[in-house]
Amino acid sequence: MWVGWLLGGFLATAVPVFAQAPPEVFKIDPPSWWTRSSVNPVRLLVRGRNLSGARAQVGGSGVRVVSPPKTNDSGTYLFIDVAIASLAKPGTRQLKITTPGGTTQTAFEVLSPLTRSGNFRGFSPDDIMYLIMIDRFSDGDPSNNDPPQSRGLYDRENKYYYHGGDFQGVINRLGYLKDLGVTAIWLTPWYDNYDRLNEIELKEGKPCTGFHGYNPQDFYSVEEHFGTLSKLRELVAAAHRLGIKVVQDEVANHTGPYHPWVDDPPTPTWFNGTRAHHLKNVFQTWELHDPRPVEILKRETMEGWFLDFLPDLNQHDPEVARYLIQNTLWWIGVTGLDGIRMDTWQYVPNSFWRDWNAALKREYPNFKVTGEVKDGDTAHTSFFQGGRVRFDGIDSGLDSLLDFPLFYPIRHAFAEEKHLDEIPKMLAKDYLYTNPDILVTLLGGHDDGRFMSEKGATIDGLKLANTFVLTTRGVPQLYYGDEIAMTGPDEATARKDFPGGFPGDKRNAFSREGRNRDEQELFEYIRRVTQLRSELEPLRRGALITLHVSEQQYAYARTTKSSAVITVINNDQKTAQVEFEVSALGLADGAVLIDRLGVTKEVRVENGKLKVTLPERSAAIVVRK
Ligand SMILES: [Ca+2]
Ligand SMILES: [Ca+2]
Ligand SMILES: [Ca+2]
Repeated sequence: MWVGWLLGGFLATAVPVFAQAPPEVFKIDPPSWWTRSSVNPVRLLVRGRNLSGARAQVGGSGVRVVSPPKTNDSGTYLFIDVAIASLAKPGTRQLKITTPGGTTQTAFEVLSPLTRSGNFRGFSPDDIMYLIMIDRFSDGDPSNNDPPQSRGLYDRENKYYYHGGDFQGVINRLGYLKDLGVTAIWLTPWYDNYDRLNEIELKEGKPCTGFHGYNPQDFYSVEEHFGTLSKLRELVAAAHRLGIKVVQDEVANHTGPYHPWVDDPPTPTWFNGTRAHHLKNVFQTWELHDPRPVEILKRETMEGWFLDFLPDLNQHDPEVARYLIQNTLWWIGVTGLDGIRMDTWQYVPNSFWRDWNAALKREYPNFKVTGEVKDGDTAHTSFFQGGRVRFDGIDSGLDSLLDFPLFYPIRHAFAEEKHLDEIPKMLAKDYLYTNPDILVTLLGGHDDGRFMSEKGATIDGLKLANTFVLTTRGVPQLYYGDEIAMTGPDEATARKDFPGGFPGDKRNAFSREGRNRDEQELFEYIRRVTQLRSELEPLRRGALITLHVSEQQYAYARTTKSSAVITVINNDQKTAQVEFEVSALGLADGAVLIDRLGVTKEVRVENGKLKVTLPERSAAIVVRK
């Protein structure tokens, strides 16, 4: 005690006191918030310089600073809690920061909450989702292709550079998507990614760019190659007018390698480790649900840096957790979007997800989230679905997962012509999920090679895969360009530009005239099935009932109280006659059924059975006449 006092006294008298330089503010996160929010006060993270000893004050009425700001040791960050009165008038306020060195001001905006009608709706099996890689879909505004903020990252000849796709391009194609039967678009991350070449992650030996969106440098801005926040809001509003929901792709596990936090974190524990000293992710994900986990192995997977260079955020730091929760609410609150696809779900602690999901549902009760757990094992993926307390005592609250366990059998059966019965065998594991009906089913995505580039893939096989995804349980998700049989054997080539979306393209596959015969036939086929899904309620909401399974034939029903729809698939290279019991579906002898896909003739129930004849590699969707 005495020594401490002496030392403290010594330092206080011996260290000369320099005049503090004037405070400077570079950034305020969030830059705005709305009245009547479930989060109030809202915590602002202010980044700047010479902020030690700061006091804060808000000019104007309706907003006040509720407690003295917290500063980090180097005086580069302030945490400020501001309360917004429910009747506060929308508009800009000045946040005044005063230190012994002087005063500076920064703007903070009060918003009115967006109307709930038509916004924040969540997704459901009533929807057909369509995944768009923003940079590769459609360039609606060439003026943002080589923006001043980040010159030199645009080159359509380089598959790792920006190609010009943007929000305006998506807006321009909403009519096309509506025509295809899409009711929700999932857009790859639109956060502002680094403005320079990535020289840490080399692709084919050369630097690359963050065109894919998964390497944010700012969680509160949109990527300048894609447009502006107001253009994004325009996109959401335009989509909503057409009855199309918007799903944001978010990342909460890591930042990009050039985020300013990496060399100057707001708190000492902001990241798991530092650029110089951190664990490397070993992806031993089974440790995460192992009842006998080795803690260090678990840590390597939960806290290790992806690819050794993506800084891993520490959600156990309450400031990080608060920041990420507010960030998610902010994007929803300022745009009106409807759902989230969360990247790298399993590498973030469940305790954080519980709090994050609870905050989300508090503000937006109908909202839905699907998590990316990229694993083909149902025992593994189902562990991460909410609705059940796990051995760690936590229910994460997660609604939905991308259905990767079903993705692989779909590829095997319909692209590679392996056994079709792999699919019902996988579906039989649905008991492991708390709710299989809300899983997002897919036959293609942006992290895998395209369906049509699998060995043995044909248009017929792709039609069958689409038929299955659009008639089985879950929320079907299409991947842009799969509807015109685009190819690409690996991740990079599966992200090719949609033909016709870009200035100077030789043909426009967004229009009928620009599609060749195969493409048009496939497009029309998928549209017919999406129309059936929309028209026939059981295909969206009905219980899934297996009727018949053999090596290459599969029949199943979707049933509601009042009706049933039967899908029959023949994945064989020759005609097949499929016979199965239907009396349990309430179909009496003599009932006549027709195939809405027009492949097979009328069929009649006899002796409680239905007999359907299907040509090679074809499907029927059978309903009561
Ligand atoms: Ca553009
Ligand atoms: Ca950028
Ligand atoms: Ca992590």
